[in-house]
Amino acid sequence: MVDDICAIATPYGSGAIAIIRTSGPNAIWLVNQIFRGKDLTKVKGNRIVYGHIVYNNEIIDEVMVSIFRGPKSFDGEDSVEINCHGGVFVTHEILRVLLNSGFRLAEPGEFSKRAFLNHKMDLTEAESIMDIVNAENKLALKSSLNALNSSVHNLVSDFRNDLLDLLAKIEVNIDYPEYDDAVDVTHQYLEPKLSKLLSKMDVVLANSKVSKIVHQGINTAIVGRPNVGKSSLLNMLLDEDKAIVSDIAGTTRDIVEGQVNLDEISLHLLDTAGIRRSDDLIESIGIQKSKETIEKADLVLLVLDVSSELTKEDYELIDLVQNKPHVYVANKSDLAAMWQKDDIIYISAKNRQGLIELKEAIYKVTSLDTFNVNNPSLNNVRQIDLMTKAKAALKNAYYSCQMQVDIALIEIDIKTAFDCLGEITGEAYPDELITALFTKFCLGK
Ligand SMILES: Nc1nc2c(ncn2[C@@H]2O[C@H](COP(=O)(O)OP(=O)(O)OP(=O)(O)O)[C@@H](O)[C@H]2O)c(=O)[nH]1
Ligand SMILES: [Mg+2]
Repeated sequence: MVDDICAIATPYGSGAIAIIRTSGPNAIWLVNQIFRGKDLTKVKGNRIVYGHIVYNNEIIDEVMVSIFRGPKSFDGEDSVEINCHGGVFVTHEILRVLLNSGFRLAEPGEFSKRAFLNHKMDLTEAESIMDIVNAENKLALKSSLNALNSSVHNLVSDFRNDLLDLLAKIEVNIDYPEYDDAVDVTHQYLEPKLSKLLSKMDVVLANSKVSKIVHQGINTAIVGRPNVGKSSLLNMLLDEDKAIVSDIAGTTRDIVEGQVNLDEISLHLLDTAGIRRSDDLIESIGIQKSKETIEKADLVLLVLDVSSELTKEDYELIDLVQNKPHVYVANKSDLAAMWQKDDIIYISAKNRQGLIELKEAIYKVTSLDTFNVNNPSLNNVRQIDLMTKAKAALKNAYYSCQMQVDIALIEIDIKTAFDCLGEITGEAYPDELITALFTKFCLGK
């Protein structure tokens, strides 16, 4: 049963206006009981009406209410949005009145969940609303808006339609072998079709890897042996003196974090303790943490000191970062260089030089230089995981084709791929996961 819900949709605090959202089959009738002005039950949808919220004959506030009639509303239900003065007290007074008048408080994300359940949007579109709210840069915002306008939905639906077409043809072959007009689904027929779908998925997954860092930012670990200038680099990137810098090796003991936007991309920076052999307990713990940080990072900036010879520790670190996207940063380039190396970015953190070159290198190593919001891509880990599963199932189907496995068995893998893709858009999704997903939304969304 759908009941009548309400929630404050604007952030806590004072502002010019606040919005209280309501939704449900009786929402308009219920608000009308506490509204002095026009009879809201007679107002058409998509109209705004001026009036007062009145409770026990007392005026609570002067308001504008927007009337939406389902299914032409955000969540598909009848809905009233009350625009009141943006004070904390007055907003909560109106909420209290609503709760006393037959509404219950909405759960986090419940409006969006209703929109999903009423087929106003699919899961990828619902997720994009969250992404728009959380966008930290222009590219993330643009790509989230594309997803809200069904870019991910259409991409996934195209794959599903192709798979559905194959499934239908196989079914006809199995169920009506005597039907001459049907396409004969042989291994030769399936193999090129599966191969084409697999290549298309590869392209989408490669684009999605980049899209994911556009949305979530790049977790960037700054590592190196002690005293090479890691904290100085952090300060240079942040343009503030956040981490302590000194000529004492082992200055940074714990991880220092910072956040910066490089053009259109967010970097979550982690300045780590210098890595060397140490008998100092506290320093050793810091060093262990540095190694763990490398493991978790999307990108490693390995800082080397160009003014002194490379040491054994430097070479060990060079080895350690090989299987991670990394940039070698040669710091202290204001001093005489003691060595040279290919693919290295020269900076002077002290003089704040080399930022443009470093930025270019970061874009290149993370493939951000190839990113285009219009490339077909998915936007988050959930979507990427499901397409990866779909791809694995299709790959099985493809190999089975090559080995001339019975088509009825191949059909099972194709069906698995079809279902995984359905989970991306929410067309095949268990109830409890839907609830868990929408709970991530803010109240009133
Ligand atoms: N000449 C010169 N000195 C620098 C540069 N960057 C850093 N330094 C100096 O190098 C020393 C170490 O700098 P930090 O930034 O503290 O080095 P770190 O790598 O964070 O050191 P630990 O935290 O001890 O591992 C300080 O005395 C800095 O002033 C640079 O670009 N040029
Ligand atoms: Mg440091």
